[in-house]
Amino acid sequence: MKQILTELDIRDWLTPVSASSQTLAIQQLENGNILYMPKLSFSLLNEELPALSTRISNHKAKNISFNSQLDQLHGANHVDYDPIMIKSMMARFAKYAHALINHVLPSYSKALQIGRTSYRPIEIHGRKPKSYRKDDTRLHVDAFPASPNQGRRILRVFTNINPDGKGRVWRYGEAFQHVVDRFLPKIGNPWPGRSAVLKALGITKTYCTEYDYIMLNIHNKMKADMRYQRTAVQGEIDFAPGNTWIVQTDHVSHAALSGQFLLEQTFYLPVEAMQNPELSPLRVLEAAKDRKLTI
Ligand SMILES: O=C(O)CCC(=O)C(=O)O
Ligand SMILES: [Fe+2]
Repeated sequence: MKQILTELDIRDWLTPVSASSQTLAIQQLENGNILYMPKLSFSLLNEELPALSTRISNHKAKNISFNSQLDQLHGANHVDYDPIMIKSMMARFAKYAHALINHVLPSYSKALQIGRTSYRPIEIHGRKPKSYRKDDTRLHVDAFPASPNQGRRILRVFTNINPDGKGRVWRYGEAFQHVVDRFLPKIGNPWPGRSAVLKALGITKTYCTEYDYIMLNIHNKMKADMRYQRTAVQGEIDFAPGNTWIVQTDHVSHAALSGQFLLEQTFYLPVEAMQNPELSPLRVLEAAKDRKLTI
């Protein structure tokens, strides 16, 4: 199996990156690699250290999520924790992650859209998800039922901030083209009007396009197929505390097996802003179907 990590020697969130690293980074990322920065850590401030506890979660959601643009926090224990402290920690991470993308992938900057910041204080191993579709310990590519992407790429920055030396253990699977070859033939067409009905019922926030329908079906079918989970070509990575990594999670097949205390920032990118749009899930699916998809 090919080497999936592309290591970048970046030690600081705010320092510009050499042109040669930028050239390597965009090419490797768009080809399905994970940009791996083993020495890029995120240190909590003294007043933020209480955040390193499971009690910070309200235990209803698996993650604490923060919309830095609307200043909205969800999933936190507001009774025992000061939301201002949690927000300021997460806003700082959001700012650093954005600066990192601007430095590493400068040609994305203008088109980049900022998504949610998430903080994951709960141990993954042994957690009981409500349904297999929410079980991120199974290999999948990202697609979210309530938030259609309409073709845009999902670009995520992750940092393990575990204070006890515990790694974030991921599994990664086969290349997106193989995932498509295997699962696309099993996916039928959406019924006419489905997109408008889901939107009207409030099930999706925006229109779930044909692209979203296919991506969500691929995500669900991958997770549902236990034989595939066992037998697909896969490898394991242990991201140590103090590691940061950047992934396009809509085409890198991944699963998180264990780990606790992770920060993550999501960005969205229109396909046209890529250096090589042909490598996007949208164009790969269109090539497989031999026609345009509605996005
Ligand atoms: O929490 C993690 O380590 C990764 C989970 C996952 O599948 C994701 O964030 O897309
Ligand atoms: Fe995922």
